[in-house]
Order: sequence, then structure tokens, then C-alpha cells
Amino acid sequence: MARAQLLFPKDFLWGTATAAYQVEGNNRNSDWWAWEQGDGRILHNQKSGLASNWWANAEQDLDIAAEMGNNAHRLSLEWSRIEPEPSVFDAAALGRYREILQGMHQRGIEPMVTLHHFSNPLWLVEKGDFNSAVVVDYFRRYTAKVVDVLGDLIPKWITINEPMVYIFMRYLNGAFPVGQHRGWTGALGAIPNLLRCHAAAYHTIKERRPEALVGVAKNMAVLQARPGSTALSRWWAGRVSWLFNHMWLDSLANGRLYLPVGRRTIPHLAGSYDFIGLNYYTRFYVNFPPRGGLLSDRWEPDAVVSDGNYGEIYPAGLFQIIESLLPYKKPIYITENGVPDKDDRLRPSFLMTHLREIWRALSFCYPVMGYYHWSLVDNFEWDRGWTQRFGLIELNPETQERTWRESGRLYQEICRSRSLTSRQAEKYAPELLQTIFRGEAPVDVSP
Ligand code: IFM
Repeated sequence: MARAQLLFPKDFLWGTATAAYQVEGNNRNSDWWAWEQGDGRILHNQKSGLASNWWANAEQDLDIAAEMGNNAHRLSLEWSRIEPEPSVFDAAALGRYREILQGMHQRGIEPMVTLHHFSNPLWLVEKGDFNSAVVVDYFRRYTAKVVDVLGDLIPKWITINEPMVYIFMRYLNGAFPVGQHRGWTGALGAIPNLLRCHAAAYHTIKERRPEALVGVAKNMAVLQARPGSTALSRWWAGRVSWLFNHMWLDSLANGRLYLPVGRRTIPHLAGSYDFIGLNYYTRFYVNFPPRGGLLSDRWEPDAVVSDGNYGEIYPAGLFQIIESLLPYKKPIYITENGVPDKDDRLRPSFLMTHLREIWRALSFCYPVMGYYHWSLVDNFEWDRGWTQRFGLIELNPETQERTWRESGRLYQEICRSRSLTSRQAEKYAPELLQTIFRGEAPVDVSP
């Protein structure tokens, strides 16, 4: 049988992604820690505890990432560690982050650092968090400190992770810890301040480190009407899709604030991003009238759905969303993509089919610069606790023992060869020989 190899460009970044609260452990000054202690907030009342023990020993997973052939990793900083009380910066915490970042460089792994990934210092919540305009100066000050102390080690930055998910989970559905301001008032109050925080962080970084690249990590899903549905449902799906997927980016592109309270502009926001980070996981069907929430009737009965009904596996959506980003004319990094799959039943095929969509995008010369798989190692999945396992490496949170999943080995082969091959499919996901590798001739899209 003919062998196929889909090659990626030589300078493509092959990474994995994590977030501080989910892997570090013992983040006791964070709003999430306080939230976890309440009954019934986390599935089965599970606790983050040591998480993946990165605060004590991130290095063991960095060794694994290096062995996997990763040349990039996306991680986040925990604001509540760096500034446990207002204006009190913890030199030891900053020192530990410096050690971790240096450890990445020593292993040939380029860091991409997120400043805000869902968790806040407890003191910020007491001050009204994103519903209070004071947050902008606090966020600017925190960013300035981080850039001054760690900036020489950080070539790529993300200001705020998944702002629309954060707004939804924190203010509207209540699965994330909340400040004093639940509901639409809270959500509408937080959006402008989050945008202002983004703009403040962007300019603070660029003033100090003009060479740094600063972007956002935007969770985007295919949100569409079920085939054959009414014109109203199609219109509604388009509105929901714009609201969730593109409103934030449009604000960044032109500085405008799109809210029912009227259109305004935010100073220094327009154009404040050097790249788009795309977090892509799934597709949802959307109907009008909505039944059971905005995202109702979520998938077809025969859809392949991951653990805990997290979502349908829909690789073609990654290509569709990449295409929807072309009008912004910015480089694109896939800053998250993964699947909760404890038994690694779906992940090998998930990896190959999604990477194949990226390869397809590259073959059209779309500017996709890198891929960060979520996640390197199993970690604490917020309100779902330890029930959803996204790791290429399996973790036993009790013993902290790590075991390579087959998909980890597959990703290692992909990263090391910078390619997808029919041999990998034979070994890890033979069903793909009849789909993505059927009749493919070897093609090289490297420059
Ligand atoms: O674990 C989360 C991450 O924190 C943000 N993006 C989605 C991941 C999987 O649900």
C-alpha cells in the first residue's frame, strides 16, 4: 500500500497547553480555592488539592514535554500567587515562575504565557472584580510587574483566556465562582472592563517589550442551525455564533463595544492584538426558540461525543473557524484543542483528524503558526473536577503517578516527524486509513 506523509512547515510550533490553577496545586489565595470548599460546586465535591503538582515539580512534566518533541508550551500565571494582597508582590512566587520559564527554554520549549486564565485573587473579588472599573489599574499593575520580572523569558503572551466562556460561566450559568454581581447586569458590566484590561495589558507589554507578540485565546465553536431548520433558527444561530465567536475579536479589531446599552468605543483597544489564539473543541446546534438554554439540541443522535457529554467531535469545524478568522489578517495559533477521554478511545483519531484540518488550512497558505494540544497532563477541570481527563499523559492525582497514553506516543511521533503519516494511522487509528489517508499522494507544504 502506498504510504502517505502530510508534512508541516519547519518552523511550525508543536506544543501543549496548561493553566496555572489546573496544574499547580495549593492555590489558596485564589477565588477558585474558596469556591471549591463549598458543598456541591464541583462534581462529586472533588478538590484541586495538589492538582498536577506543578508548583513543586513542573519540571517532571517539562521533561515529558521535551521527550514528546514539543517545542512550545502554553502556561498561565496565577495572579493570586504573584500578588496575594493588593500591592504586595511575592518575590519567591515570581522567582519560581522564573525557574519554570528558564526550565522551558533549557529544554528547547518556547513559552506562551497567559496572564488571566479564569482564576482571580480573592482580594480582587472583594473589590468587585470585573464589575468594578478599578480592576483595570490592578490588572495593568500586575502585568507591569510580570513583564519587568519575567518579560525577558516570554516571547508570546495571551492577556485573557476565553473571555466569553468566563463571562458565561461566572456571571450567567453560575458554575464558576462569582463576585457580588451575578446575572446579565454582572455580565454586561464585566465585558467592557475585561476589554479595558486586555487593552491595558497589551500596551503595558508592548511599551516594555516591543518585540513581544501579544494576543488573546478565544474559545470558538461551530454554532449552527440543524440542517433543514427554519429560517428563524438559521438567523438565530448566526446571531449566537457572532456573539460567542466574533464579537470579542471585532471589538479588538475596531475598538468598539457591542452591547445593547449602546455602541461606544474603548480607548486604545482598536488593533490591540498581534495574533489570534484559537481554542477549538466542538460544534453545537442552536435552535429558535431556544429549548433548555442558548445551546439546545446540541448534536445528532449518531454524533461521536466525548466523556461526560463534553461535546461532539467535529474536526471539519476547525477548518471552518480558521477560515472565519482570515478577515482579521492576523497570524493564528491553535492555543487549545483536545478531548476529555479517560480511556484514550477517541483521542488518537481526534488528534490526527484535527491536525489534518490544520494541514489542509496550511495547504491554502492560511497563516496557522502552531498547535498547542490541551493538555499535556490530566488536570483539574474546574466545575467537572477530575471527571474529565484531557491529558496526553494520564495522572493519578492521589499518587501523582504519570503514565503515557497511546495518544501521547502518537503526538510524540507527530511532533518529532513534523508530519501526519499513514503509518501512524495504521498503528494508532486504523479507521483513518479509509478516510483521511485514502488515496493520498505524499505532499509537502513546507516552504
Ligand atoms: O480546561 C479548560 C481550559 O481551562 C479552558 N479551555 C477549555 C479546557 C477544557 O474544558
